[in-house]
Amino acid sequence: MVQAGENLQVRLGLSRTPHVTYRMADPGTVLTEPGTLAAFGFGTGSPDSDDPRWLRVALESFDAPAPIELWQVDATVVCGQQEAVRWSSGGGWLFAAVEVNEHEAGGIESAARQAYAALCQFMGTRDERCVLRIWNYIANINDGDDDAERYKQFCDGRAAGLGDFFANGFPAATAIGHHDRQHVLQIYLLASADAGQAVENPRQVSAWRYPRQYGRTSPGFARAMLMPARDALAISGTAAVVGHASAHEGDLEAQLNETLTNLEALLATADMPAGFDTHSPLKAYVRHPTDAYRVREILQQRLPGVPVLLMHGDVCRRELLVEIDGWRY
Ligand code: 3EB
Repeated sequence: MVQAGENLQVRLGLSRTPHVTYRMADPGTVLTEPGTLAAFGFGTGSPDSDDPRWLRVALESFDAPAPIELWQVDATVVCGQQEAVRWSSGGGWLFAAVEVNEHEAGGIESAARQAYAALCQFMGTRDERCVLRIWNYIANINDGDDDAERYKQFCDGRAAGLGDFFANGFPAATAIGHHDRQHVLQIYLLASADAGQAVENPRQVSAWRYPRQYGRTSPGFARAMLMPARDALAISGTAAVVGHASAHEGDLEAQLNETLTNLEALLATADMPAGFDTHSPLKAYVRHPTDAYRVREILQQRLPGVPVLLMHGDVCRRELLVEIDGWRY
C-alpha cells in the first residue's frame, strides 16, 4: 500500500521543470550538491570532469571567467554512461549527451547520423521518453556552399539518425557553430516522463516547412516547448527570421530587435506574461567577436536584469549575426 501511494503521488503531480541557473562555481562543488542533473562549462579554458553530468561545451564565452550552467531537480539524481551516451536522471527528468568526433565518424553527416541513432537507441531504454529540448553544437557550421554547407549535411544526418523518432512532434532545439579544432559534434538533451506542448511562432514559418532553398532536409525543431507542468517555456534558437526569410542582412541592431520581437511572440503564443526577468536564463550567440560588446550593451538596455550568457557562436545561416535561446520560468 505504501508503495502504491508513493507511485500515485509521483504520477499525479507533473514534476517541476529543472531549475536552470548560471553560477560562478567549480564543477566539483556543483556536482556534489543534491539534485544536480547536469552542469556545463564553456570554452576551452573550462575544467574537465569524468562525471557523466558534466559537459564542457565547445563554445567560448565572452564572459571571463565564464559561469557554470546548472540544471537542478528536487529529487535524487543517478547517472551513468551507456555506450557513447552519458546520462543522468531524477524526478522524472533525463539529461543525455553524446559527442562524436567527425574525423572518426567520416564527416559531419555520418557523425550526426551516428549521434542521433545512439541517442534514439538509448532513449528506447528509458522511461523518460519525451524529448523536450535539444542543443547541437557543430564545428564550422557554415563551411561549404549551398547543399554542401555543413549545417545542411548535419540536417541530413540528423534526419537519417532519427528515422521516425519525432513522428509525434519535434522538440525545441538549438543548432550553433563552434570553432573548436577537434571537429567534435556535441549534442545534449532534456527529456521527461511527461509530454510538453510544442509552441510555434505565428511570425515565422515552422522550420520543418522551410522551402527547398534552405536545404534538402528541413530542420526538425519546434520554436519553443512548454514544459509538462506548464511552469516554464524552453525557447529554441531564435534569430531574425520572419516568415522563412532572414531579415536585416548586415544590420546587427535590427537583427537583435527582430529576434526580441520573435521572443515576445513566442511568450504571447504560449500564454506566458510578456518580458523576461532575473529567473530567465538566456544565451546570446554572437557570430563576430567584435559585435559582442554592442550585443551586451543592447541586451542590458532591452532586458535589464536578465541573466544573458554571451557566447561566440555561428548561426546556421551565414547572414544571421546573432541568435538567442533560453528559458522563461
Ligand atoms: C532558424 O530560425 C535558425 O537546426 O535545430 C534554430 C534553432 C535554427 C534550431 C536546428 C536551427 C535549429 O531557422 C536556425
